Amino acid sequence: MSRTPLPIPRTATLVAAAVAACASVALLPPQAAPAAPAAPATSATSSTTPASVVADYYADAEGKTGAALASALHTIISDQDTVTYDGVWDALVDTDRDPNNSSNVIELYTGKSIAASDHGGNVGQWNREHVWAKSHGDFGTATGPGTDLHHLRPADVQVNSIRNNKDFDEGGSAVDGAPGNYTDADSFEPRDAVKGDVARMILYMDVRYDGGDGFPDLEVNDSVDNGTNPNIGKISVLKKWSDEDPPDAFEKNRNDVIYNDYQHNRNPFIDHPEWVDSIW
Ligand SMILES: [Ca+2]
Ligand SMILES: [Ca+2]
Ligand SMILES: [Ca+2]
Repeated sequence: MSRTPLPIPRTATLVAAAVAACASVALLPPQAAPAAPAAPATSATSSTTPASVVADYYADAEGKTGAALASALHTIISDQDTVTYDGVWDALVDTDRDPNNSSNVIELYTGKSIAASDHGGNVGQWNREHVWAKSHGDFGTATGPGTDLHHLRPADVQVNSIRNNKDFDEGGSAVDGAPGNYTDADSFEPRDAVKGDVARMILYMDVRYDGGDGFPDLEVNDSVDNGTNPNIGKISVLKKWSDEDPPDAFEKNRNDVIYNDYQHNRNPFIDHPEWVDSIW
């Protein structure tokens, strides 16, 4: 009874160290994880949708390239349900939920985890960012491109306002309150962890909206002065970003949530990043 239990302090130390290690890993937002090597280009697996289901979804695009591929994808992804602009609030809580805190969402540009309930128009809140700026084609917030979850993300109110309706390009000054983001008079550069996400959202919009449904034909180009034309640039930079930042678990999960629970269509460039170079 008087013997000192020597192993215990050491064990306790190891346990404490292990707990601390786990805790520090758990606190890292998914975007901060070291970039994994790019998966094989043919991989179409995702966290909740079986690969065979994804393969079936794209059956009519199989073997196609270039304009034929874009056309086939347009037909496939245009078969969808829609949400209202008011419904977007709740949908974004599902699509962009913080995997480490189910009460929170992750903001696109800041990468910050914020209470899902803290949304609105005030400083410090999150609101609904149209990554394809809605003034580019002036489609507003009517049900359609203005409510398409594939390009809508939670964003800090002030950072959303700084991004405004700028095209995407590299360069500029650091954005206040959003480390890693840069902007100048005519363009916005998101942080590295979401560069590919932004590119794939824009390219989805280009293929999905081709002038039907009473909405304009959205098209990417290589300019940064598109104004209210239904265009967004720069495609050369977006292609580079898609290569540099391949789809991660968070981006694949939101594609699945939109497919399974909301619109029942998918972003082809998350499932098949190699199709970016085939079409553009
Ligand atoms: Ca610029
Ligand atoms: Ca990413
Ligand atoms: Ca188009």
